[in-house]
Amino acid sequence: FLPSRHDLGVVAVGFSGGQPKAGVDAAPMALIEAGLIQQLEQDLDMKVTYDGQVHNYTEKIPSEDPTYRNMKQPKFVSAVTEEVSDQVYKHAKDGKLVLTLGGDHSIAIGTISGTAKAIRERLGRELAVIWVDAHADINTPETSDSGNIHGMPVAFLTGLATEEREDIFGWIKPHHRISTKKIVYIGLRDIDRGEKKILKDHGIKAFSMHDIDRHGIGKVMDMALGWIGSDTPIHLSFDVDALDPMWAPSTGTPVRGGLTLREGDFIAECVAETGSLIALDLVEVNPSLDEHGASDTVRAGCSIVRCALGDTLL
Ligand code: EXY
Ligand code: MN
Ligand code: MN
Ligand code: MN
Repeated sequence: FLPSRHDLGVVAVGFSGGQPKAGVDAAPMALIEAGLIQQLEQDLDMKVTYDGQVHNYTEKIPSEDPTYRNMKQPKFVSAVTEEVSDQVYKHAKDGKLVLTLGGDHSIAIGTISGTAKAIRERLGRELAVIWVDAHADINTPETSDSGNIHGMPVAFLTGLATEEREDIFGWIKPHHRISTKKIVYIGLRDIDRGEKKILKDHGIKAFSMHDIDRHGIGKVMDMALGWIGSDTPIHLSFDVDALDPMWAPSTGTPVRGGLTLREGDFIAECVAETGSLIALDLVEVNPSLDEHGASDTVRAGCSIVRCALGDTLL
């Protein structure tokens, strides 16, 4: 079922509308200018399909976009993620591995719905998601304190949040969704009260920083991959704020006490080793925050992508 390991589709999503801080939209360009695509072509011998542009989706800006059910900029985020879903779907349906460079984490509504649909059509299979993050991003519009949609993507992707209005995520249909049983979190350390209840009520598998301290990252990865089961297509959604701010300070919602640089790379390497990776997101790099740390953050992001695509495997 696997995409050819060397055939990669890249989508550059310069989008910041799922949260209030400007600059996260500049991440794809920063990652590309740091040489990421060249590294994938030259060092990893990949055939890269990339339209050469960072999409900013300005044509999708609605004339008015009032808060709806507590969601900020709901129409804009909905329209952009619907478009991203289609972009990712097209690559995945072609049998390509898909790399999406964000952008804030709301874009995962697009990326994961796109791969879920493609994998169902192409293989009749359900997708597993590994969500690496300091946060669970599983607030419903009702449980969210902030109203920022980058804190809600998993709720929409699992159907825990739904909305009839076609222009506000009503475009998300059953074939776009994933099961709460097929998602595994790694790196959690800042979870809202309502999110804790959701995780508990639905028996969602999560490895917090506490679990990593207790068992070590090696054992945690064995358990995480064991939960998913071998031979299941994997979408890895990697929020750079999973890393400790020591290594990745330039991000919108940093939380201390996170993964080391090596633990982050190790997670990506373990996913690469499965041979089951079908899509990868790298999100929440914001080069305009903590500018002195921006080059470190970008380097960390590039490293995670290379590791997930198999660079450091022997
Ligand atoms: N849980 C908080 C909220 O819902 O606003 C913080 C979410 C941060 C989300 C970052 C991207 O991972
Ligand atoms: Mn996130
Ligand atoms: Mn996060
Ligand atoms: Mn919090």
